[in-house]
Amino acid sequence: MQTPGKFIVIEGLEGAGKSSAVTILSDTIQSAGHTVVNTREPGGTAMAEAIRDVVKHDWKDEKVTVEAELLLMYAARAQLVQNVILPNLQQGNWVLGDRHDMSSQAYQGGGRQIEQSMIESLRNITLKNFRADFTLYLDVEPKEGLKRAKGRGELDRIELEDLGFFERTRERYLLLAQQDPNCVVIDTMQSMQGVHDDVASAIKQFLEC
Ligand code: T5A
Repeated sequence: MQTPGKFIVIEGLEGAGKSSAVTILSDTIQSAGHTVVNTREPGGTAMAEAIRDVVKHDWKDEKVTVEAELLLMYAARAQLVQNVILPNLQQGNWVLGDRHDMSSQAYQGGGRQIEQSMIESLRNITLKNFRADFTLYLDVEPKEGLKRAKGRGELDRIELEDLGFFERTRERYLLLAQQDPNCVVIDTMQSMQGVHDDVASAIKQFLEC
């Protein structure tokens, strides 16, 4: 889908360093003269933020089914894409997404092992042919990412999954990144300065295209 604005997405496991990368991307894109609108998923509208609370919450002895989790992610995404992302892109603004559809492919498809055909059906219903123009996947080893995430506060329901879940999620992320010509992989097992330089250089290259 062609729009005057561009949709840039940042992806990665918990603790990959998405928050500081978002600041660098935002500054660089604005310096190039574009208006930037930031979004996060799940979330970014009043209803989608409420879904975010539901999905991150622990429901004690009520098991959150993998199907319910998947449907909630797509419900939040439908709200965000139709109410915020597309209108902004159509106005010529650039939208910077902290997570988008690749998260569902990786976490629910890889981590939760939901069948690809089920996720693809939901993606087609929700997004039709809408895709990110450029994705930066910040790659981190799950053990290190979780250590960093623990350092910044209490872990939520998904973050409390076992290491195997995050290893499957990372494996799927790497596969998806390899298959997507509009995705760049950034190694975050290096210093923060090194990550920042790689992020800045990737977005500058995209801006020059
Ligand atoms: N989810 C989401 C799904 O399952 N399916 C979906 O479809 C979607 C959209 C969202 C959760 O929902 C799941 C995935 C998530 O579990 P979230 O809060 O939006 O949750 O995302 P998180 O990934 O949990 O956010 P984090 O804050 O943990 O990750 P960040 O933003 O990547 O990490 P950041 O930047 O806050 O860094 C964490 C700490 O690490 C340090 C930072 O200073 C910070 O303290 N750090 C480094 N330290 C050393 N070296 C580096 N290179 C470092 N980079 C960062």
